[in-house]
Amino acid sequence: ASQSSKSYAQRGQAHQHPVARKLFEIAESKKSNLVVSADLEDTESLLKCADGPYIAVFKTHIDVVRDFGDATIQGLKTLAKKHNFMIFEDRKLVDIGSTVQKQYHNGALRISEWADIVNLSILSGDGIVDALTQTITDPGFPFRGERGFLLLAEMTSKGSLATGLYTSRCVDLARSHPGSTFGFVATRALTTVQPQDGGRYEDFVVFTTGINLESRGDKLGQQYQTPAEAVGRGADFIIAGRGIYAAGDAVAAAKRYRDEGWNAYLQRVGG
Ligand code: 6AU
Repeated sequence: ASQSSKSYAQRGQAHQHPVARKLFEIAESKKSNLVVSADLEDTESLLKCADGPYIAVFKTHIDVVRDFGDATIQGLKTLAKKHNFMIFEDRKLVDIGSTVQKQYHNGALRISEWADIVNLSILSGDGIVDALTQTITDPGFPFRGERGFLLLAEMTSKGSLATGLYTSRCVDLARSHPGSTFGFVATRALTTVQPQDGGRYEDFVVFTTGINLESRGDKLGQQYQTPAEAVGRGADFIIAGRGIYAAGDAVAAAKRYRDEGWNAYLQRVGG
């Protein structure tokens, strides 16, 4: 079966990664494949943006939050429980293995403590994925089984160098790290859902960013597509930022993106 024809429920049941299973469950139960990208710069605005019913995943850039601290972490965790969404820190870790381990676990931002999902760039080679896989599969890691990675396989900005060999290397590395890596940030499906031994499937979840219903881009090189365009190209989860949080009525905008993304998904799976 190709990625496009299976339902989230089917994919969730068959998935070997616990974070992907939970993600698909949330998507089905909330009828939402919407990731809100909250590039907001203070805790109050961030938490206000997360306090709504339409979000499957809440994506943060926690290093832009000027008053980041315990209240930010506790607030996000409480809202994630209240509304049943997952938290994705868009940290784009990129350094050598030893450094990213410190950036991800403990450190100033304590990402491992509160983010279910974090993304990595493989510019530095295989070591980053090996190192962080070691961190989250270590028997002493307190959130074992609750954390997963996305590889930043393509980018939406003009002139992106995340193409060709870089992108196909991401697919290789995801394949060799199924215990930690369950998908990609990419502009399209990079693989198809493949049956494997033991009734499992190889199934990489695609998060597509650069989603906007009103605009085709910004003045700094961002390029947009609509939810329907993205889902048609294989996006499983659509990431929208300014299209939602900068709208006059952010809750109404979230609902609109949720509805468009979900309808496009239903169309894709023939439901
Ligand atoms: O909808 P926007 O343009 O307001 O926000 C897009 C969000 C920003 C970017 O940091 C992020 O998506 N992003 C990413 C991610 C998610 O990794 C990759 C990419 O290629 N383009 C992109 O915009 O928070």
